[in-house]
Amino acid sequence: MAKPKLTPAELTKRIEHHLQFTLGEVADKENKQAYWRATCLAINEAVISKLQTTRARQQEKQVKSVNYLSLEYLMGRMLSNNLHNLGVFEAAEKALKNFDMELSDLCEQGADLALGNGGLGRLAACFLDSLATLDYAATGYGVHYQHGLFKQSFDQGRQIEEPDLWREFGSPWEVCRPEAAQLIPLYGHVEHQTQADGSVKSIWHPSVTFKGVPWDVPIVGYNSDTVNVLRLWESRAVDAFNWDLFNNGDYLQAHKTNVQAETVSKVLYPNDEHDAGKELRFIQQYFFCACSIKDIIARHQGLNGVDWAAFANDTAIQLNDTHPTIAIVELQRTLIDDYGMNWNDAWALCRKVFAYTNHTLLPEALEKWSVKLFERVLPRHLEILYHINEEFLNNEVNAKWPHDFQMRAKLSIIEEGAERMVRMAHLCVVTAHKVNGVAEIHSKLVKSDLFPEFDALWPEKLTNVTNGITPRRWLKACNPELSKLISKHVKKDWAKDLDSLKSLEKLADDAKFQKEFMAIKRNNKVKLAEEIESLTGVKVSPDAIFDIQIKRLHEYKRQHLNFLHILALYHRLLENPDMEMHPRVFIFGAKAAPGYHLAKEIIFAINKVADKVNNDVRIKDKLKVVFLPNYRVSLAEKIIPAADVSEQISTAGKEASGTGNMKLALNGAVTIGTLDGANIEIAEEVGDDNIFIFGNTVDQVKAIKASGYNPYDFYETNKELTKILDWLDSDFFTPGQPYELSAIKHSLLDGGDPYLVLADFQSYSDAHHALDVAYREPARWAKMAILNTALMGKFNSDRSIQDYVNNIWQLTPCAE
Ligand code: NBG
Repeated sequence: MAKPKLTPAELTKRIEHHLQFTLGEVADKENKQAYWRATCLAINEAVISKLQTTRARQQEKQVKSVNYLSLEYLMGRMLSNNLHNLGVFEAAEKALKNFDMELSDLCEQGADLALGNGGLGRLAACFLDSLATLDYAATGYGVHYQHGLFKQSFDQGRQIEEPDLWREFGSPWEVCRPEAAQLIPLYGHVEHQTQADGSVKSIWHPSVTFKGVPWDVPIVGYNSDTVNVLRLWESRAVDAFNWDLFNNGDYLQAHKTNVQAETVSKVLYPNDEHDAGKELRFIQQYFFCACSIKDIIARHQGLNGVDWAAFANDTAIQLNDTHPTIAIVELQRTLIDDYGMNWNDAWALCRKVFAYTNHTLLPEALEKWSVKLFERVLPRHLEILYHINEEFLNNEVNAKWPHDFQMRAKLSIIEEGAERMVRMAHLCVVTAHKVNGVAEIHSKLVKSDLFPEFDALWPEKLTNVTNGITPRRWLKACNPELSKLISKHVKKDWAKDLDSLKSLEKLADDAKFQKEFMAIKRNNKVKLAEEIESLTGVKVSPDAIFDIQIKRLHEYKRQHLNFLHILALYHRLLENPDMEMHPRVFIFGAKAAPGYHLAKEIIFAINKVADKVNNDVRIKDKLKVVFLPNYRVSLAEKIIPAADVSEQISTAGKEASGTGNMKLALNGAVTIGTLDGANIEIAEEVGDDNIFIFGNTVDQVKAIKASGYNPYDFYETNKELTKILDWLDSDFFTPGQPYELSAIKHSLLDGGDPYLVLADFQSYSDAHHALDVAYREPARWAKMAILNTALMGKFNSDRSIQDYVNNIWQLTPCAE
């Protein structure tokens, strides 16, 4: 059990010490950065010492550990979370009062660690929190990007991107470990040497070598004995610079290799669910995988080398999507080329340790790399890959479907075509002992639609682990008032045992509890209203319904469906300003990939309509629309506690799971959503009365597509749709500039409406009407909100991790 020794007095002393001696500051109240930094440093001592005891214990007990390989970690800010997890949040609050400082103010000082794009990266962060909380030995491996996800602002409604400078002045949460640096070779050629016994040995002669330097971010478990590590690799040149060139006066040239090397970990690719096929991205993937594999092996290095039998038993490697797939080939190559293991033993080991999580069915996100690129950058790996494929096709595929060449072509890791490509997902499925999807429906579709032949070949391999979120960050830390109310009624440590919130169910009809619960919601809305005004200048009433859609911008997530409905409401209000409707504020937060044209047009259109609607006195403040700039974890923490309505409106079959849906519901928002991803499981938990489901189901979507979907049918027959889509061609929202918003209409009509926005419009609009009616019955709404909070226990990421442990990793906890 954690024994926090950090009393307010002790913390005060440490903060003072760091202010004076580490930062060399005189106590200056204006310098909040310095106080923030000193507070981080003050608790870091406890964190690091716990990290050391954790490591010693894990080594001594020799427990199996999981290595989570992910190109993305969306950690957000760390201070408040670390304080909560250490159990010293209140002590720190008191300590800072001694300096006349508010802890909540200081928590705002830190930069977000935005080393990810969206759900996939945030899931990795929640999983690290749960692994440490449950006392499992785990290491996260990733890239130490100099720049995380870009900063977003709007210029006349259009998205502007600027680099993210999260560690411009260093970050107190990371420790550099130069002693654990790794050398990573690339490019070059392979020499084939015939051996005395007639066999042929491949020797790789790389032409470039980069250095990987690890930065460790400690991951503090909540009320547990464990501090694990997130190890992020930074790329550097092997030599600082070329002295000869420098002496000859060619200063720029002398730095060339540095620039090349440093480029590798320079920036996170800002694409969510889209594979751009860029060489640098491929190198990023290889770089961090190769560093991590070397590091994992190094941790098993004993006096007599590596005990490979123990390695195979004690190591699990989880591939977070296909981004780290090259780790498979790298391990196989290392075992054979560097440790002299024979092919079959090496391959058996790989199959034992690797498992793969699929996070998407979208074809544009399923990674493929050209064989040519592979050959140029990693020639030895391509050879190995061919061999893996050959054995798979000749043995396993041929045994099940003898001489079936169509099947071979379909399952092959190599896709034949004008340009030959390596299918990374196939390599994952062929190797991994388990492959999981991230929600029931998604895992079902992975089996039936994405990999049916693999499922036939290995019926036990494909499985499901429904995603989850950490209740520490997403309730305890971000919604302190609600947390206090819960703690008054739930005696268990609910932040560890989220199922215990179920006991609130009996209070859902209790008038007093409803009043308290909704008063907290209103307070949170007041705070968000202030934030909205400071970010956008728009005043919104906390008495309106706060209707929230926060997630990456993507056509499949259908922000434009929400947008069309807003246009419809606006149109209805203009025709009848006295229309019965509770005032509503639609709040968006979303970044669009810089190269995703239509996504950016959608942002622009929402901003333009917001301008018009927010300033139209005719509609009597019944409708407001705001698009909050620079959506990120720390902004989500402010929006989510204030949400009344959670928009989860993807086309059925497209959103693998979603995790924002879980966070919002946990904080008492009621979902309006399609039967997609984890929405289905949320609906099962809260019951049909406490969620607004609309739209075509997965099967209906398939049927509509199969029968030839024509969006014009909806445009022409639904008169409201005709009006609002034609509105976009006018200059009503963009005076003097007609057609400025036409891109959306164009994509929905001539573009074929690939995500069935028009087909789902009426049902969405009807669901919104039902929602409005429900909100106007306060007791009914309060009950729904409370039940959403009470019934989210399943979506604790601790449960997800326990599922991984039971079905895939087979770990045992390693507590004191
Ligand atoms: C995303 C899915 C989400 C899911 C997260 C986490 C990718 C490739 N996939 O629905 O779109 O919640 O992964 O599993 O980013």
